[in-house]
Amino acid sequence: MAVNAERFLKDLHDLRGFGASGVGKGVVRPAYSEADVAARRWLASRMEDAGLQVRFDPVGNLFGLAEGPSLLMGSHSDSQPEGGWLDGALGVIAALEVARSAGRPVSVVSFQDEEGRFGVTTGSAIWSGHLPLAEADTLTDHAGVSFGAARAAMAGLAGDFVDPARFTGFVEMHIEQGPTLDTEGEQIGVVSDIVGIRDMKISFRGQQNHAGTTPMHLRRDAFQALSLFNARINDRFRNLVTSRTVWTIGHVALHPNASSIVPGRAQFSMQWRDGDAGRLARMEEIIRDTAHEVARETGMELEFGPLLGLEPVAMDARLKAALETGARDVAPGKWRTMPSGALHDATNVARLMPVAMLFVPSIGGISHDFAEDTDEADLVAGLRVLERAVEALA
Ligand code: HGY
Ligand code: MN
Ligand code: MN
Ligand code: MN
Repeated sequence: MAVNAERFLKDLHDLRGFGASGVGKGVVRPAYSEADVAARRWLASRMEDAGLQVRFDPVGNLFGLAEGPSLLMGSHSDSQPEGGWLDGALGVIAALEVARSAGRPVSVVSFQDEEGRFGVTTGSAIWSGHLPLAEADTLTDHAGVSFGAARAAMAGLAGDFVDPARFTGFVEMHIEQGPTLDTEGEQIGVVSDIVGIRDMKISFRGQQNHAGTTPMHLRRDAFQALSLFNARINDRFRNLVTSRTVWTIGHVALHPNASSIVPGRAQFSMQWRDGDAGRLARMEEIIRDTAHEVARETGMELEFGPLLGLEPVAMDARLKAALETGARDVAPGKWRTMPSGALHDATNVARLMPVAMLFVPSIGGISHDFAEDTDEADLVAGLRVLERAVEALA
């Protein structure tokens, strides 16, 4: 039986209906939100229709299980707070379509909180044994809600963790989320390796005060400390990094965040990524040393949250070769092997079994934005590569 492109595209659009932002094709479907839980229930029913056995685990990872040993395929269906319609969703729906039509057993998964409301790829990090559940339960989002409290929203659905030994390997299809394929006019990327990441919350605490009466030399302004910290790490990283190294302060909360108050507290996220674990460690040293130095100079109390992270990981040669066979057949001359700068559940699953990944282009290289999109022909080409790869592995 062959994959059904129309049914695949319809399911993909139907999933977008859960948490549709109303701006372009964007979605707002963070882990454990009402939209996320509703989407997972809908996905479970689609899995059941496909003849798969549905299982939610204690953290809301959703599996559609084929009987006996099977290849696992999928990704995640949660989104960023302002997310695109394809990030994660594409890999889950493509897996569902392959499971429905493949001539061999294929199981489907949608991991929970890949987008890191609480951690870094939280659901698959727990399932793979990287992040102990008790530790995960203490992690909080930027509003102070704990993972333990949030996952209680799905407690009624929860069963046991799925035994990974039933799967022979994991294949994840995803959008590239970068500009390479789109710029080069190519349709398919076969992933060689995924970068490593570190992520940490940091807070400077000074003295909240009146913005009119407090002389500049007496202020302990937390925003000024953050701004100095940012300038210094940018300067110090310069001698250390490669063109693939990235770092981001993506979340900042100033307290109390008012025009006429000297900010007493600045809480922010510091995230950095690179393909080399040694460089990630050097960057951590610079971050910690610089934060201490700035805190001393500006009279701040300094606090570091837990350091979360994933190591760089290479894809499995045999599964990767199967995807390359598919790419050669479906998109001759229009595919390449490439690294992934985005994180994926595959990084965690690689601790348990062989993994491989497939990319399709992102228009304009845009992702983690409502404008994220991919040409329909490319979505279908990716689906057909998956189908060919599963055939090649049989
Ligand atoms: O941030 C990432 O790389 C992934 O999309 N969660
Ligand atoms: Mn993703
Ligand atoms: Mn993402
Ligand atoms: Mn006043």
